[in-house]
Amino acid sequence: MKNPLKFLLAILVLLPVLQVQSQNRRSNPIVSHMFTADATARVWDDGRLYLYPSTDVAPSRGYQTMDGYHIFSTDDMITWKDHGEFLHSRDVDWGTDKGGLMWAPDCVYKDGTYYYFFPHKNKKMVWELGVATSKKPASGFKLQGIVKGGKTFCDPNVFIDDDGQVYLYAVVDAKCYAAKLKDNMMEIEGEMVHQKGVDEHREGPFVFKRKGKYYMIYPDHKKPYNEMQYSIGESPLGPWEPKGAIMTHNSIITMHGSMVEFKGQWYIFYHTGELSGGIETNRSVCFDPINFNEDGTIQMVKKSQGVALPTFHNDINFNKMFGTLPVGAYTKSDLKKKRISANAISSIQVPKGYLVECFEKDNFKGKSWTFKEDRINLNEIGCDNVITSIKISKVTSNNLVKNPSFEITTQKLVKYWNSKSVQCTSGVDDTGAGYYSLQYEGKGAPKDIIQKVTLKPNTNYEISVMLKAKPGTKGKVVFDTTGNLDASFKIELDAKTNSGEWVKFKETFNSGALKSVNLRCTTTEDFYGHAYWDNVVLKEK
Ligand code: FUB
Repeated sequence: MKNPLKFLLAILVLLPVLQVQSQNRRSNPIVSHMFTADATARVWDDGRLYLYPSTDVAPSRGYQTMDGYHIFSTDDMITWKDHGEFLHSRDVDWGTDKGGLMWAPDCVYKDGTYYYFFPHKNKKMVWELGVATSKKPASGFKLQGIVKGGKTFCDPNVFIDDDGQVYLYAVVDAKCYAAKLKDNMMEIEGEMVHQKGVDEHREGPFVFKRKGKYYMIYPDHKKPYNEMQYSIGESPLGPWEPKGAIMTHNSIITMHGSMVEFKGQWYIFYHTGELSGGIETNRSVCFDPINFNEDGTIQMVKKSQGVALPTFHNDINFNKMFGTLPVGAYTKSDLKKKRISANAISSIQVPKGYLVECFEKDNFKGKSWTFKEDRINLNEIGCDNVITSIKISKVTSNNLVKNPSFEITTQKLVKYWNSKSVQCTSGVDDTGAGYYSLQYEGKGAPKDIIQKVTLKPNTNYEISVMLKAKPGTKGKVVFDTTGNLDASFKIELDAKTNSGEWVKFKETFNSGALKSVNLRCTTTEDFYGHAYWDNVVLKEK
């Protein structure tokens, strides 16, 4: 090397840039092929970061059906590997015969063994802490029994101090208790003691140490949605001094998380309900960087969603992410240079503001598919592993409709449709674009779901929606506005004339003096059956 000093300087100058780039490229939520919650993140000696979350079953059937633990890992915070399901309630012989109830786990490493702790109810429906061990971080776990000597508890968190002493934290009646764990990792030493100074605690304690200080993060009792609080302790068993919130609430009540340092950057892991459109028990684990102040206090987390550029994956589940591309046109050989192989793309993530056009043949020929902001599983639409060339452009006119309940959700409608004779539909209808269509099953019109959208005066707009009625349904599926727009604006699908197929409707209007419009999904009063809405798009024309 001619000038090693110059080289070193260049690296030093580039380092912060590279770090920022990797943070900007994070893809929240981390996992989108299944729902995950309550993740503990750990960094082990192999240099990888491992995620130990719980699994929310979909379609959502509540917290009691949570089951089937997976482990995920990464070495770059971009490419995540799903190590698959390794433990299910049916494997736990001391567990309730009803199954499910596999809640927030934790995993620690001690003297050559990985200890996986999981809360589960026993045959008497009392919480216990199960333990499984392995010599490997993400497979080969064997059940060892339960932790003895504690109260009925859940949400275990295990912290090992620098002197090797192990501490167990757990939740009893929405309060945090802790004790030393004996060397065998299966027995509590003494009594579980209430942790003073974390009184706003609700669940999910997570303890870590940084620069000699002990920290505990925990979701609080704030209604209707919890915020993430933290306390700093003098010792692993407190007393703790509350330091306030580090994360504002998410789209659902819970936000159980963890914190870990990885490659010189601290990160917080937490869950949100964004992907499911706010379903309490269809959660998804996300992460964001954490910054500390000089005095050790933690700065408020800036939550992020999505990726910065369109991202292409060669496996569904976003396990093996293998490329992001900026605006441009890419032939087969261009893609190859970017290490994206033709006929090897099985899912795409398109961030806000981009359009991705995919072609079956080289040089933008053959069948094509256009995707806008979404995570697209190509397998579901029958074009996985056939894409050979790609064009990426910027979206020139944005969909003004932002509420995900209009666009992509909802499978269980309790949250939004809680009036009259509404029942929950448990089936998922994914025949519209996006993950789920909005569904209503019932008699008469449901409670209004309204989204207010701001308009520019004297501007032409185009509005479109896809509607569907299940065969046998009576009445009309309606998409209209309330209040201020001309009363004649009403899109209706007569169930009688619909055979269960999606029908796309499109209208144009001029906003005149209007500054906003209330969009509404509803039905006629004589409705009886199943109605579906999807892909509501309102844009300037
Ligand atoms: O995931 C089930 C329960 O919800 C967890 O144990 C709590 O922390 C909350 O996230």
